Amino acid sequence: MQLLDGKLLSENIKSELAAEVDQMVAKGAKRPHLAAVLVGENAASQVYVQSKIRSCEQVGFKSTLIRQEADITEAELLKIVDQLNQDPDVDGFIVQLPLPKHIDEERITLAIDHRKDVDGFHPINFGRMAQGLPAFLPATPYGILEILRRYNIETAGKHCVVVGRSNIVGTPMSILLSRKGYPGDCTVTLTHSRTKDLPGEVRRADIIVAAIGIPQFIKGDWVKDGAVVIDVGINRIEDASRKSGTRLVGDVDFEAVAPKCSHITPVPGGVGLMTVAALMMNTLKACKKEIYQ
Ligand code: BQF
Repeated sequence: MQLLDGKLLSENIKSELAAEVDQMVAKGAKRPHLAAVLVGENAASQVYVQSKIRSCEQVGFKSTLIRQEADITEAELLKIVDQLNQDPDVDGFIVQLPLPKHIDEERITLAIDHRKDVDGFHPINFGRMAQGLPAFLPATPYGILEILRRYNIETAGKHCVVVGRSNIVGTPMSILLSRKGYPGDCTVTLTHSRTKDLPGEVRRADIIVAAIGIPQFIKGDWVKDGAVVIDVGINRIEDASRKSGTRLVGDVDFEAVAPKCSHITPVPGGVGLMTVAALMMNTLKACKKEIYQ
């Protein structure tokens, strides 16, 4: 079993980006600029945003953090989105999810200029991705494609089973892996909570993408010998043996699954770090106008 090392790959990607930014700036170009809007005090969201800002520093991007109280109105948040849309210095921006319940995430996502939508959540980017046109890819699927590419994992003709059908991970992943070319050309099964024989479907997989959001959901006897396992889950569970009293686990029962597979991503240190690296890749593309114009 080989670990798919998200820490190593994300550090490689960030050094490549840093070298490119240095070159651009030396030639007189503007530094890429990512802005992030963080609403409320959600502890996980604060950690995620901080790691994105830290990554910007590592690659030489300018970053701006806009913090707002949890009781901000939807109209006020839409105004901030519009200001970022209009700001010529901002190449791309994200509105950190989840948002408080009184704010409609879909309405906020729709308000983001698709040319600055470095999270790739706007329906224009989703539609372009689905049609194989240049688009901002959602960061987690983009990060997973980079794992497959950088470890030279064969995908053509493979049977990929995606577990979970979210708009952000499962659904776009199923589209990207069934597209023509590399990494792609898979035969994809998209499974979810209503799938009849989930263990039976997962057992047929050469490549498993677990994105259901249930800790240690994929069991050892669901995994075919030699399968490639991509674990998207970030779940905090109780662990009395840790001083924090908790630890992070994925959607895969790592102890039971790892001995059976050819490759597996760890949690932490796997897909999560690649998600942040992919956001940096999208921000550079936004600055260079690689997708639009
Ligand atoms: C790791 C996210 C659910 C909902 C909103 C590294 C991250 C996470 C884990 C990270 C995530 C998950 C992010 C690890 C960003 C991934 O080593 O395991 C990095 O920062 N992520 C987010 O911004 O919003 C989320 C998950």
